[in-house]
Amino acid sequence: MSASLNARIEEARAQALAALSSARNPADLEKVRVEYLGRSQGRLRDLLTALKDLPAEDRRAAGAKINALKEDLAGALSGRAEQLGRSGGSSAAGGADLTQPGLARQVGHLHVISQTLEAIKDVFGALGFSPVEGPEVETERHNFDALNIPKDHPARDSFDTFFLSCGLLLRSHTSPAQVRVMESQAPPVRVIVPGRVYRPDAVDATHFYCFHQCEGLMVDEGVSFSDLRAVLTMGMEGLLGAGTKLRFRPSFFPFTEPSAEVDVSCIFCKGAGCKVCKQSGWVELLGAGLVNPAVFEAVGYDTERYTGFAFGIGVERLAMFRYGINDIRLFLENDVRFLEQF
Ligand code: FA5
Repeated sequence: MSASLNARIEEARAQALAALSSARNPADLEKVRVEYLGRSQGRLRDLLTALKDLPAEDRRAAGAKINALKEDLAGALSGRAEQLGRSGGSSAAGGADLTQPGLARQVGHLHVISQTLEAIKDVFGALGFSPVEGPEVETERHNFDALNIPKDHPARDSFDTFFLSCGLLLRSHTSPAQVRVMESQAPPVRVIVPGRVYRPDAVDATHFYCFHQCEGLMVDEGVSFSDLRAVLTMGMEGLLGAGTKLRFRPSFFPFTEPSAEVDVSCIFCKGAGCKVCKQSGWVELLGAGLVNPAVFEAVGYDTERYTGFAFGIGVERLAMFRYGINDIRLFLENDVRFLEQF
């Protein structure tokens, strides 16, 4: 074999392998492929063309050598491509290719109900109400009796719940926590109790069997209905925006007297009437009232000295109203397309 053709073959091998090892991306690899293995102008094609100038007896061995080089380079090319694919391609030895777009990291955030609970805590916290927790598994005394809902009284139906075999039950409202707080401390009291509650309610667009409430309780000397009105008005303005109006409709809860259902003016139509408020201009969000002296008696508070108010906000209903959500079931479906909007 001609010494010079042999040298050219070895030189091509060394240069191609060096070019491959410094290739950093698919474009670099393609350049090497075209330069060495390209059909029309590749260096291996030139070597093959040069075969014709060799004496006939040398051609066979030289041709085999060029073909071996071609196979070696093809193997080295795909090996390097695989290597670059694994490392994601890089612009500097071992480093990241800073010219490539970054990979977005999926970051979670608080569920819209947790965000609403946080907002409630912030707003009422600013009004001097400290958050406390009550147990979700309760006694009949705390959920009913001490709240002036005696056995067999029809009011039990509104707060019916899931009873456990051990005589305990799942609390059907956050009001039992009022009793626990008053049992454990003397007045003055100013607390809110956010938490989960349970009821055997049929599920529809506005009802679920497991939902959240936030109780509020203030007890001191001289607490009146106007304090309740002022606190709720400031609270709802904080949660729904300045100018939000409240409407108190007489109602009945065994643990408050007088009692009221509290409606807020619709934040979408400003009271003019729309789909969200069912054309009424108002949306019912909570129950409230002055603490019934019967509850004070059950916890041992002096009914001559102290008065107080309590309220219970439906947190899902508040969130639905705040964000214009029309179905409570969406909160629990865990569909990220819904959740990532908030
Ligand atoms: C109560 O649960 C009383 N404990 C509230 C209260 C506290 C009154 C303190 C007076 C003093 P009510 O059953 O109305 O009241 O429920 C309060 C709120 O919870 C309702 O206004 C509504 O927003 C929400 N709610 C009630 N049932 C459901 C349900 N099945 N699914 C979702 N939200 C509900």
